[in-house]
Amino acid sequence: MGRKAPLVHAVLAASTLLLVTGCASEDLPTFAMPARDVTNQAPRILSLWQGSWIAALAVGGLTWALILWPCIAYRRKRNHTGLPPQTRYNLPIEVFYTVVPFIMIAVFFYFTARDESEIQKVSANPDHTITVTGLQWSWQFTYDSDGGADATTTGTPAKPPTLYLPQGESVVFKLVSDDVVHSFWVPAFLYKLDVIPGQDNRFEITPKKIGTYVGKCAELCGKDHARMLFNVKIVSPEEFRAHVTEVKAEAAT
Ligand SMILES: [Cu+2]
Repeated sequence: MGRKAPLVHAVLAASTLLLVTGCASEDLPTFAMPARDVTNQAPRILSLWQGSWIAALAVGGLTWALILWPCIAYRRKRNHTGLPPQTRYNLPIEVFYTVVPFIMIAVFFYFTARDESEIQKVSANPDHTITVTGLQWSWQFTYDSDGGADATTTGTPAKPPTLYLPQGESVVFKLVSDDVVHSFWVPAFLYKLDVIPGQDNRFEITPKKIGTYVGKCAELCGKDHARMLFNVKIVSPEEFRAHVTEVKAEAAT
C-alpha cells in the first residue's frame, strides 16, 4: 500500500490534468464520433467525449495493471506451501477505494454538468425557429412562420424530407409530436433530443460547415421506425432563404 498510493495518485492527477488543461481537442482522435465541427456546439461535445474516454482508458489501464501485477509478482513460488499473508480490515485501503471512485464520479459529473448547461442554452431571439414534428413514420419541418403562409416540408418513409439550415445563423429547433415519442438525431451534430408528445423540447445550434448530412429517429417508435430518415443540408443563408421561399410557393399552389 505504502508504495502503491503515490503511483495511483500520480496517474489520477495526470488524467485529471489532461482533462482540465487538455491537449487541444483537434489533436486528439474523435473516438468514433462522426464529425468534429459541423455546429457551434460540436467541439464542446467532442471534447467532453474525448476527455471521458481518456479518463476511462487511464482508469481501465491502471485497473488492468493492478490486477495483472500481483498475479505475476505474487504468483505461487516453487516449494511454497500454505496461504500468503492475508490482509483484511485494512482501514487505509478501505477508505482509499471508497474515496477514489467518488472523486472519479465527481470529476465526470462536474464536466458533464458544466457542458450540459452550456449546450442546452436557448436564446430568446434566435435568427430562426424551426418546428420539427415527428410523426409515424417521417418528419415535418416548418421554417419560421412569419405570419404568412407556413413553409412546411413533410416527408414519408418512401420519400425522406430534407431539412435546410443556414450556415452561420442561429437556429432553435422546437420538437413536437402528436403521436408517440421519437428522437431527433443528426449524428454529425453529436447531439440528439427526444421528441415527446405534450412536452416543449428545444435546442439551439449555429450550423458551421456547409454540406449534406443524414438524420434519423433514435427512439423505437413503431413498425417503420427504421425508415424514419431525413437529410440535412447546411447551405449559405441566401440559398436557405431561396429554399424557404420555394417551399412557401409550393404550399401556396
Ligand atoms: Cu420515430
